[in-house]
Amino acid sequence: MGRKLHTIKEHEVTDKAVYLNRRQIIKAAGLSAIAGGFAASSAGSAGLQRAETMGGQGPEWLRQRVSSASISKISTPETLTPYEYVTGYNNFYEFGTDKSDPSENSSKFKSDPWSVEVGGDCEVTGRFQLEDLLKGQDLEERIYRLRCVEAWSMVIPWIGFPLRKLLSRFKPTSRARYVKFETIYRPAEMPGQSAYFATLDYPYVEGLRMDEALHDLAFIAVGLYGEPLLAQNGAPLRLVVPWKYGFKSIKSIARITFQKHRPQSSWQKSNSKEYGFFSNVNPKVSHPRWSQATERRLPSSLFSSNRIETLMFNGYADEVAHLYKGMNLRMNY
Ligand SMILES: Nc1nc2c(c(=O)[nH]1)N[C@H]1C(S)=C(S)[C@@H](COP(=O)(O)O)O[C@H]1N2
Ligand SMILES: [Mo]
Repeated sequence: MGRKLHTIKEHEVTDKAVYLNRRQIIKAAGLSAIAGGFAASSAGSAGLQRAETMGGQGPEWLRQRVSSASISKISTPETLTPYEYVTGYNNFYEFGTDKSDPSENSSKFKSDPWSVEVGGDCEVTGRFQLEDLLKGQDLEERIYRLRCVEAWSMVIPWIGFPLRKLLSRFKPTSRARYVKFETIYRPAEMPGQSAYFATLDYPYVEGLRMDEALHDLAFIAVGLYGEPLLAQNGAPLRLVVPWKYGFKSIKSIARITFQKHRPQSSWQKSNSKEYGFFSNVNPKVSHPRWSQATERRLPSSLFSSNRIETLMFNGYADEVAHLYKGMNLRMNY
C-alpha cells in the first residue's frame, strides 16, 4: 500500500526502530511486557516511555493477549507521540471537557467485566462478553495517525484487530447499510455524563456506512503501547478510524446496532453545521471556525509549534478515496 512519507528525521526513525526492535526481543524471549519489564538504558524515548508505564491495568488474560500482538505492516513510520501525551491529553467528554480530565476523573471507571449488546439488522444478536468477542481474533499492533478536528494530531501504536472481523460474526443482513456504535452510559462512574451543562447528549453515538466499516483500516483497539487501554483512551474497546476526524473513533463501546438508516452522531446532534456524518479529514474544507489545512503534531510547545500540513484523508487517500468516488466532499463533510 502506498503511503506518503513526509519529513522524517533520522533520529525519529531510530526511535521507532528501537520501539519495534524491543517488541521483537520481548516476543522472542517469550516474556510478556509486564513480566519482562523494560531496561531503559539502551532505549530511545519510546522505550523509556514504556518502561515508566507498566501500570498493569486490565485483566490478566487481556494483558497477555495485548503483549503478544504481532506487528502489522500497515503502520506509519512517523515518530510515535510520547506515551504521556497519548494517555494524558485526551478528549473523552464523559469525564470532562479539559484535556487532563479523562486521565484525572476516570479512576472509578470499571472496564472489567465488560459486555457489548449487538442488535438490529443482523442474524446473530445478543450480549457478548469481551473475552468472547476477542476469541479467535489475532491481535496486531498498527501505528496510525490520529487527527482531531481541533487541528492537533498524534501518532499512536494501537493494538487490536480489523473492525470487519468483529462485525462479520454477527452476520449483518442486506438491510444493514450503516452500523451504529454507542459508548457505555454510567453517570456514577463518568462525571461528565451528569454535568449540569453537558456539551453532548449521552450515550455518545457514532456511526459508519457499512462499506467504511468493512474497510481494512477501520480498527477495533483494545490496547496501545503494548498495554490494555486505559480508561481515558476508551477501555476496554474502542473504534479507530484513521482517515476520519478523531471524534468518529468512539470509545468504550457498549452497543453495536446494524441499521438501514444513517445514525445521527452525538456531534452532529450538538452542531450539525460544524460536524457532519462523514467527517473525513480534508485540508481543503475548513471547519466554520478554523482552517483544517494544517495541524499541530503533538508534542508541540510555545517555542516549537510542530505545525505540519494536513493530508487528504489524513494520509490514507490511496487506501480509502475510492469509498467516496463521485461524492461532493464539501457537502458531505
Ligand atoms: N465516547 C467518546 N468517544 C470519543 C470522544 C468522547 O468525548 N467520547 N472523543 C473523541 C475525540 S474528539 C477524539 S480526538 C478521540 C481522542 O482519542 P484519544 O484520547 O484516545 O487520543 O476520541 C474520540 N472518541
Ligand atoms: Mo477530536
